[in-house]
Amino acid sequence: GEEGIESSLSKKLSSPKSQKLFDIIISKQSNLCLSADCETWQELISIGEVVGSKICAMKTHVDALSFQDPNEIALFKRKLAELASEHNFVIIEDRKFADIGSTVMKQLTAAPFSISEWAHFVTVHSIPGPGMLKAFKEKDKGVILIAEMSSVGNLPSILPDYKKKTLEMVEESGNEDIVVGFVSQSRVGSSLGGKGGGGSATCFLQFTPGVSLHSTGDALGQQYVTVRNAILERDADVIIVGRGILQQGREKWVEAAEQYRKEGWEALKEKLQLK
Ligand code: UP6
Repeated sequence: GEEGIESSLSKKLSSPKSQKLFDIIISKQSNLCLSADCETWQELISIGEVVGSKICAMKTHVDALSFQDPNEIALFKRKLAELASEHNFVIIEDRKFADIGSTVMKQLTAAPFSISEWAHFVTVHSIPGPGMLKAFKEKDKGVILIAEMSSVGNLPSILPDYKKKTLEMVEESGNEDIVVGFVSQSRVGSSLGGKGGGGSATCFLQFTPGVSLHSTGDALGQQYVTVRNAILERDADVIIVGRGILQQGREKWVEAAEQYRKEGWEALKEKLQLK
C-alpha cells in the first residue's frame, strides 16, 4: 500500500509541492511526464485527453504553440486546467526563466500567457542567482531548477561545480520549500532511493529529459537514453518524454504512453526497492 511506500523511503522530500507530485506518482503508478511539444494548442489538449490517465505531469512550452488570437489562449488555459484536475496531473511550464527577479516576475505574470495563473511548476535556470527565486515564492509556484541539460556540449554539464552550486544556492537561500527538484542527467544532492551524494536528510525530485525508446538523438544536439538507463543509471525520479510518444502518431499515443509509463514505473519501483 501507499503507506508502505512512504515509509520505505529513506529521505524526506523538500517541500509539500514535491510531496504532492510524489503522491500522484504513487497513486497513478506513473513517473512519466509528457513533454507536450505539439504544434497547436488543440493538438495538445487532444493528447492530454487521450493520455491524461497515464501521466503524473504534463510539460508545456506555451510560447511554442500556435494561437490565432487571445481568445484561443484563454480557452487553452481553461481546458488545460480542467484536464489537469480531471486526470490529477501537474502542469509544468518549461519556460526556463533566466533573468533578474524583477524581469522574471513580469514574464511569469504578464498577459496573454499569464503563466502564474495555470502552471503549477515552472523551470528556471540557476544562472541569475538566488534573488529571482523570491518572484516564484511570491506567486507560490513550484520551481524546477536546471542543473544539467541533455544536449551535446551544454555548459552546465561541462562546468565544474555548476550542479553543486545550483544545489547550494537553494539551500543557502532557504528556498527548499518552493524548489521541487532539478532538471538533470545525474543526482543533485541526496537521492530518494538512499544512494547518491549528499548527507542531507531532505531531497529533491530529479526530472530527466532526453529519454526515448526509439532514438539516440536528433540533428540539433538532443541526446537520448532509455527509460531504464535514465532511472536506474542516472537516478531520474521523473522521466520527461516528448517525441518518443508524440512521433508515434495520434492512433498510437495511448499505446506509447502506456509503454513509457509501465517501464518507468517498474524501474522506479526497482530503484526505490518498493514491493
Ligand atoms: N528539455 C530537454 N533537455 C533539457 C531540458 N529540457 O530536452 O536538458 C526539454 C525540451 C523538450 C523536451 O525543451 O521540450 O525536454 C524533450 O523533448 P523530446 O523528448 O522530444 O526530445
